[in-house]
Amino acid sequence: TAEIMKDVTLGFGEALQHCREESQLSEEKMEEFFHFWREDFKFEDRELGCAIKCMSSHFNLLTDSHRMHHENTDKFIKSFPNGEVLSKQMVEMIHACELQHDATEDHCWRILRVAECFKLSCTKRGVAPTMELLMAEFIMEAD
Ligand code: BOM
Repeated sequence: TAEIMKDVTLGFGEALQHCREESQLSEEKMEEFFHFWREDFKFEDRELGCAIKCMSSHFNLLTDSHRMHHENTDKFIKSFPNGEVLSKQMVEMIHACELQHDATEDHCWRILRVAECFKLSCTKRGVAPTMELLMAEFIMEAD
């Protein structure tokens, strides 16, 4: 499952370049999206929430109210090898996190909190990808 999450992260992360400008996220704050899974990663910058919002809409994963679009997110995850193993669980985890932070009105801040909560849920359930796995593939892709 860590392998699946690695593929989904790298796929999702491809939208980062596209979103850097509109989210005002500087390269110094996040050079590559997979750093999201680092143990010491800080969820402090509103711009990161804006970047995740932009990246999600790039793949059509948000509704008009800037919540997760369940069907599209399920399809997106299933588009990766063995994605069907994790898609239901991921959609449920993200949705539970959304409910937990529903009172946060600012979309960028709420999405940042949802992302932080999602990462924690993944870690607790042992489905988070390791940095070794992410780095190895990222370097291979760059060649
Ligand atoms: O309420 C808005 C929902 C958007 C939150 C998305 C959280 C995901 C954080 C980023 C982690 C990415 C790894 C894979 C993404 C699959 C959707």
